[in-house]
Amino acid sequence: MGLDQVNLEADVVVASKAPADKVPVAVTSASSTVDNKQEQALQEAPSVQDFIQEKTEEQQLEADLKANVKQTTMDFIKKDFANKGKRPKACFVTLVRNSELNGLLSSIRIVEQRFNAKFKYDWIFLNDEPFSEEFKKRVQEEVSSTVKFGLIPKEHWSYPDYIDQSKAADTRAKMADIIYGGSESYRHMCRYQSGFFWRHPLLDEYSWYWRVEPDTQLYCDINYDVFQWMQDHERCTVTITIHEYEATIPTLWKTSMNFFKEHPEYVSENNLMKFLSGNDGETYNLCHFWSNFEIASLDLWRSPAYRAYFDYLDRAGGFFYERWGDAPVHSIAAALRSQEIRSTTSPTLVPPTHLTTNCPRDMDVLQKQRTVPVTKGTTSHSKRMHAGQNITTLKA
Ligand SMILES: Nc1nc2c(ncn2[C@@H]2O[C@H](COP(=O)(O)OP(=O)(O)O)[C@@H](O)[C@H]2O)c(=O)[nH]1
Ligand SMILES: [Mg+2]
Repeated sequence: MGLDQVNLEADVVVASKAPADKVPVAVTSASSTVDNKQEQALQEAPSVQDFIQEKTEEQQLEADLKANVKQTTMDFIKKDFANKGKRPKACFVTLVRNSELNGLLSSIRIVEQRFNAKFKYDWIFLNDEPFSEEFKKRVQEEVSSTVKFGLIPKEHWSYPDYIDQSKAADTRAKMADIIYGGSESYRHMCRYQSGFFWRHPLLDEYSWYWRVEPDTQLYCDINYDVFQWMQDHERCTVTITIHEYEATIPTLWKTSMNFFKEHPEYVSENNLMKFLSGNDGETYNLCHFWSNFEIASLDLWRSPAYRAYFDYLDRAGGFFYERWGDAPVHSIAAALRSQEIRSTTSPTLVPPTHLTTNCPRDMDVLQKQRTVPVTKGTTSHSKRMHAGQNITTLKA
């Protein structure tokens, strides 16, 4: 089965809340009573036929893009910028397990308190298992805007038929000492975040997303609309930069370079190879945009170039035979297709988990000290915050 042909019997649950004094409505199946707009949205969910059709259109688009190399770079995203001045089609997206409810509620509260109570963007929750009623109820109580719950289609969270599962199991045994190296579910998660979350039908209506995980923090109020800023300033992603664990991606760089050599039309003229490599692409310096905190254009991943890149990586098998993370995968694709890097040091948008190093923050430093971390983090949130974090934005 093709990657785009998903099982559309996904459990889609929608709950509407505020902005006015409307009582929230929780919907547990498409047959329940919903307001007209939601019902229409559910009924308009694409059919398998639509996906087949979409694939054909994609192939056409890809052929068109290839025919005009100059237009490949970020052209797919530029349609999002055409919405300038108008409210962005944006949402929060959270992949989460039922067991992570408490950590999730803590993240929701802080995001609501510091940002979303004011801006009211929809919030989408995705899971490879059905969300429990308790989970849905508690989440709906905390989110001030429209909430949608989606079940991940099996096709997006399982082994492709070309993967040798016993080889994958051997890898997990060999990598047991590496962070998440022994975990099977973590690998499905990384593959999902790399190649599938943006294909979930619940995300179809949006152009932008902000990824939120359980147990994250925002240390200051965010008084401006980050999505609006990105859209109006033509930024395709805002993220934090750190280093990847080398042992999780032994062949990711080589595989990626092979892909981009085969497809030079997918590399921007003024790309950010200098961010990724200190020796013109020969080796990877492990710098990446940290996807635990990621605000980005969905069309960056929906683009034919990214799909082709993901498919190539997926075929190579490294999500299972190594432990490729979605962050370096997103980063390599985004950096090689972006024209310009801009960054600011800000304590405003700082998630608290696992942060140990920062990558250099501007091109000048990058060129002089490519692989040397500028700031050493600590386990203390406040120290990390005072050290200053790299918030990086990529411009199309
Ligand atoms: N539904 C589901 N979500 C998962 C699973 N594994 C991880 N996640 C989610 O994926 C995100 C990243 O996982 P996490 O364990 O935080 O990995 P880390 O950030 O790399 O340490 C979080 O939002 C998790 O809640 C899983 O097996 N099922
Ligand atoms: Mg996490």
